[in-house]
Amino acid sequence: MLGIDYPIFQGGMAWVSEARLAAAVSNAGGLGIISAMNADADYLRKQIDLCRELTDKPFGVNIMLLSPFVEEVAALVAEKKVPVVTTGAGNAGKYIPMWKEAGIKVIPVVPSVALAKRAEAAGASAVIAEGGESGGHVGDLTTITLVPQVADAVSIPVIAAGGIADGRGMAVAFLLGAEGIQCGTRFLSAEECQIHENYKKKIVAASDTDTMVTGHRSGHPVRALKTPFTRKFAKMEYEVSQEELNQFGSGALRRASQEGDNEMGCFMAGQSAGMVHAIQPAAEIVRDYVEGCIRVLESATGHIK
Ligand code: TUI
Repeated sequence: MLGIDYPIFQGGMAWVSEARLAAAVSNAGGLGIISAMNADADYLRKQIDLCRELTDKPFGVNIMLLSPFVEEVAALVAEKKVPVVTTGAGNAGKYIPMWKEAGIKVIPVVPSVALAKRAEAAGASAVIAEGGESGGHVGDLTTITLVPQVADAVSIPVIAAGGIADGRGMAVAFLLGAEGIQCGTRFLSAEECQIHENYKKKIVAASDTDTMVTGHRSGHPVRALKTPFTRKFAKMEYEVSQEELNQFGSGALRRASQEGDNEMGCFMAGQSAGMVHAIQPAAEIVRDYVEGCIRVLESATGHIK
């Protein structure tokens, strides 16, 4: 469907997924994805052009539907006819006809069966079922419960996301009914990923219990590494007004990814951070998923003989 060698998407992460990472993943045979994040169409136009300079393989753009520039970036991806658009944090329905008209494969991220069905009815080509193990804006369900329920509910392909950081997780995704995977946290440690080195070091050093979710009260729960910022945010969210909290949180992701601010940065990451052990080229990461997946699938029947 997408013209890629391996069904491995690199998640479109705000302040992380820019053209050089996306191109490296696409050149390695996966699907690199540029994040449109909260930026305007000028920023995204340059990113798409740069990605096209660096690869002739298919790539995607992720549109975060809460972005203040959503209308202009939605129009731009249609104008640029990017091969794939993924969406997050909202209902992509109103944009899908325009994108399909431009020949774009539209693949919304969904955290529930109801939203997966709605995406299919609106004309999506596939859905990414993302469990709450993931980093960033999270839903309630786990990947292991969400993926089979979405696979049963829709007839378009399902891509599994959330907690998949190596070939074992990839194999599980297939066994649960998915046809591909999307990974964010593991690609934070890619050499081509342009984030501050402190961010990469924190991911490589993280253990299983080093992430937490804040933002439940506002209705936008976000998973990130535990830092002085996230602990303070967690305390403040039940003590101050939403406005004061927004002010406190504003810029925290940029402070993490650009400045490497260990105190006041919001280092979004999934629970799989504890499974990321090295900074590697993106192509090595893609190869590790593929080889690990084949290895475990070949040995899996041993447990039930
Ligand atoms: O979108 C993500 N992950 C993200 S977005 C983001 S930026 C952000 N920062 C602070 C607050 C909110 C966003 C950081 N990480 N993942 C995909 C995802 N989409 N997870 C959950 C959803 C989702 C939620 C609601 C998809 C659709 C949806 O529909 C609600 C509706 O009302 O239609």
